[in-house]
Amino acid sequence: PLDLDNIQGDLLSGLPKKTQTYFFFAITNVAKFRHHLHKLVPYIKTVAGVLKDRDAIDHHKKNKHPGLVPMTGVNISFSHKGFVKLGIDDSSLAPLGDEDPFKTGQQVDAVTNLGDPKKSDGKPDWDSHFLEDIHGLILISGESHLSVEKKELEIELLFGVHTLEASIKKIIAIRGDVRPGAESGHEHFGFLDGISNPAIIGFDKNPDPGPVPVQPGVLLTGQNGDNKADGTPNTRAPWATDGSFLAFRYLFQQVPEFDEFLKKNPIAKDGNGNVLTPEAGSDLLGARMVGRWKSGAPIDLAPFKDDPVLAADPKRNNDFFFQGEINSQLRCPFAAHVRKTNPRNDLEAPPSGIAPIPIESRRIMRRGIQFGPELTKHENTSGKTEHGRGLLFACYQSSIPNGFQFLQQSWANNDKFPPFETQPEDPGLDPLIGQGVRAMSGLDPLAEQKVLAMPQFIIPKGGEYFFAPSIKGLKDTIAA
Ligand code: N7H
Repeated sequence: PLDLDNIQGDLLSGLPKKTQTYFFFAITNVAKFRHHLHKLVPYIKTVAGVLKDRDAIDHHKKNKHPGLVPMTGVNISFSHKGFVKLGIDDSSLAPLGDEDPFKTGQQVDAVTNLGDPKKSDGKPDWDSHFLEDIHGLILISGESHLSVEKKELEIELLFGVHTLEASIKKIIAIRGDVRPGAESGHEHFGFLDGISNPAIIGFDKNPDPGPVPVQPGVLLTGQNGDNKADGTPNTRAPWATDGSFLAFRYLFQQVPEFDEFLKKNPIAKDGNGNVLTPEAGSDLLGARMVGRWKSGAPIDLAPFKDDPVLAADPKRNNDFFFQGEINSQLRCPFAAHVRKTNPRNDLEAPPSGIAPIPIESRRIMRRGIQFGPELTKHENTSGKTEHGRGLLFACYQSSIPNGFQFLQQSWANNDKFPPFETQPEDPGLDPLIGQGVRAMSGLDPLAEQKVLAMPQFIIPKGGEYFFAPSIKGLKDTIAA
C-alpha cells in the first residue's frame, strides 16, 4: 500500500483550494537553507493530511455551516538547478542524462522541444523571472487570501527572507484564484476543467467510469509503473522514491480574441444537417475545439447539443472512448484538445490490423489554477486583451519525457496525430496549446476535410520542471 504520510498532498489528492500562491525561489545560503527546510517539513501537507481536510470540508457542508473551513496546504519541490546548488546527486531523476528535460530545465526544453516562440538571443520569449535560475517552488493553497497571505508571511519568516538570516530569495510569487460565482471550476475561456484525471490503482477505491485506472508508478517515482520509455522500470535513489515531477507552465490566455474567433466562424449546420443560429454555431465551434462543451459535457457523447445533466454526472461525464469514430471526425475532431491530449481508443483500440498502443504512461495528473482578473467590459467590446490572465498549469507524472513533454511535443504540436486515420486531411495542431502553424480539420461536422487556421490563443510565458520529493526524502536527505 502507498504510504500516505510520506507523499506530498498535491500529488494524489490535490490541495483543496480557492486560491493558491506559486512562490518561486532561489537558494542563497545552502547551510541555512537545510536548517530552515527542516523546520518547514511539519508544515507540508501530505496526502493523509489532505484526506482529513476533505473530511472536514464534507462535514462542514453536510451541517450546512456558512462560509468555508479555514485551511491552508503547503507543498515544496525542487528544480535540477536547486539540487545542484544543494550538492545533491539527482542523476536517478534524469535517466536520459544530458538529454533529460529535468536536467536541461524547461528554459532549454521550451526552445528545443516544446516549440515555444523564441527571441533573437535564442531564449524563449518569456517573462524575465523565468529566465532566472529557479531552484524551487513552494505551493501555498487555501480557502481565502487572508489564510494564504498569512501562511506565505510565516514561510518567508521561517526562511529569514528580508533578514540577514535569509537562506532563499523570492524570485516571483504568482497568485492564482478560482473564478468567481458560476464560473467556479471553469477556466478563462469558460470551459469546465478538472474533470478528467487518472484514477490510481490502490488509491482511488471507487473510480468513476472512464479511462482505465493507472498504476501508482505512472505518477509516483519508485512505484510499480515508473518506467522508462522502453517499458523497463526506472531505478531511483532511495531518497527519490514516492515523489513526482511537477511540470509548471505560465500560460496566458487571449480570451476576447478567442471569443471573437468563435463569433467570426460559426458552424452553419450541425452533423444532422440542422441549421444553427450564429450563437449556437459559435458554441459548437468552441466545443469542437476543446472536445467538451463549456458545461463539461463531452461532445463524443453529446455531439451537437450541450447536455448539462450529463456534464454534472460524474458517472457519465468521463465515460467515452471515441468509439466507432476511428476515421471519423463527425462527433469529435481528431485535434480537439481532449482528444489530442488523451486519445483513448484512437491508440488503444485502433483499426483492425494495427497493434494497440497503450497510453497508460502518457497520463498526467493536472492541478493548476486560473490567474488574472475577469474580462472587463472594455475588453469584451474591443475584442482585445488588456489584462494578463490565464492558467498556472501544473501537472504531475513520474517521467517528464513520458508525460508532459510527450503530450506537448509529439501530440499537441504534431499535425499528423492521431496517426491511424485514412482521411485525406491531417488532424492538425491542438487548437489551444499546439505550437507551430495552428490549423485543424474536422471543425465543421459536415465538411471534415475543411481546414480552419487560427491565431495563438494560449501564450507560454514561463515555466520550469520540478521534483516534489517524499517527506522522508526531504527530512533525511535534502534537509540533512
Ligand atoms: Fe488542457 N481548456 O480550457 O480548453 N484542458 N488546457 N492541457 N488538458 C482540458 O477533461 C486547457 C493544457 C490536458 O483525459 C479540458 O478535465 C487550457 C496543457 C489533458 O480527456 C479543458 C489550457 C496540457 C486533459 C482544458 C490547457 C493539457 C485536458 C477539459 C491552458 C498538456 C484531459 C476538462 C491555458 C500538455 C484529457 C477535463 C482527458 C483537459 C483547457 C493546457 C492537457 C477545458 C485553457 C499545457 C491531458
